[in-house]
Amino acid sequence: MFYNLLYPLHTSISAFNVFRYITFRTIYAVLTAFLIAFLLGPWFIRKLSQMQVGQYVRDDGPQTHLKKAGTPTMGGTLIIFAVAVSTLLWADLTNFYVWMVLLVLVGFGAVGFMDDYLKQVVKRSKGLSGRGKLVFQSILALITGVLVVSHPGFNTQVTLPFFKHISPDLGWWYVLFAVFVIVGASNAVNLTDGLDGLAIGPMTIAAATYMIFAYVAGNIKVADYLQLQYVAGCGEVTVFCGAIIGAGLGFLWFNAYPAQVFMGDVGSLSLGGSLGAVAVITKQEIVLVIVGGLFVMEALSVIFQVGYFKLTHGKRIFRMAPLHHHFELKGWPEPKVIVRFWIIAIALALLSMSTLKLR
Ligand code: 57M
Repeated sequence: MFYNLLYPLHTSISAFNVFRYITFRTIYAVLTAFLIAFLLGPWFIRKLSQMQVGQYVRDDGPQTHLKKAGTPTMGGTLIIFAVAVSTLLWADLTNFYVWMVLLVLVGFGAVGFMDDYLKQVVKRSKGLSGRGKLVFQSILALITGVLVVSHPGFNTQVTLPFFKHISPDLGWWYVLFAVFVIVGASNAVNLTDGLDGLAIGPMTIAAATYMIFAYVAGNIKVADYLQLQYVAGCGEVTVFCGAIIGAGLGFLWFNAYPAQVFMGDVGSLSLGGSLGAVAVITKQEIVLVIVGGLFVMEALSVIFQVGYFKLTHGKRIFRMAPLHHHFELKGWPEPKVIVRFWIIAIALALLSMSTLKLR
């Protein structure tokens, strides 16, 4: 909004020229989102407690989790609010991709909100059915995929990390590919969200990585120099990624061990979906497997565990899936699992960034 309202005035007030720069606006998007989440956090947590939106904890999980029962959840609502307000203030509101990522953020947030609301407020313990969630997520991702692919200038080639000469063109199949990336990312982040700060830490790291990818892909000179696909207009998504970093850090303040609040499905589904949408828009789709490698590891641990469990009628590969429970049951204290998983996420983010050069 500032870009649209104030930048045009730079001809009379030259200081307003600064609003032209994506880098400047991104820094302020980080700070604005951080302050919103940080300052509203205590009030928001109190409201959630008053409304008795407290977490129900399953008794078949690690015993250390039983003491977490009643922790306020649905903190993701505050994350979405902070990201949306900050993006609306600092991004160019005539930019198509900005509206696409906001659509995914709010749309997937609404699906998660419904699930949490049924569980926490209506006290329907299972919330939305798994299939119900998947249908809503797929419809939203399909709409996003169709709109993005129809946007003039967006090409349907897939970028492969490390191989600059191989970029298969999927044509309209790209829409289904985009649905897979967005819905997959959303659910993988949701599965990871099972220890204090375990999802929001790596999410913030992934947003920082895509902040760089978005800037690079949206800048014709830098994209050309690095021989990356240039996506006209996707530079504005840098501001959105910055807002996720800020809101993520603000939320982590309260979600750090021992957590005063959980994000709920409203947070995990919307953040994961947004990350997938950013990967699609910046044309760094496959590299998401590395950037979000931790989320992928967690999701694969569930797939293998459930598959093996069914095939062998009750045998397990891990002590418990998702993977973080396995290490908890091996006796690692919760903060150790969390910080070690963050370390892995940082290493993977660095590895993914090396693909900008190693091509
Ligand atoms: C949600 N939700 C947390 C919180 C958070 C197929 C199956 C593997 C699915 C999986 C599942 O349901 N995963 C998705 C995981 C829950 O957190 C809430 O959910 C939101 C995210 N959607 O924001 O509102 C619990 O996680 C803990 N937590 C924290 N700190 C946080 O910041 O400590 C969350 C956020 C909270 C809290 O304890 O209550 C969850 O884990 O339920 N299912 C599972 O994860 C279950 N795994 C399982 O059944 N594994 C089986 C195989 C054969 C499928 C096995 O390995 O034997 C486990 N989950 C739990 N107990 N809680 C097992 C038992």
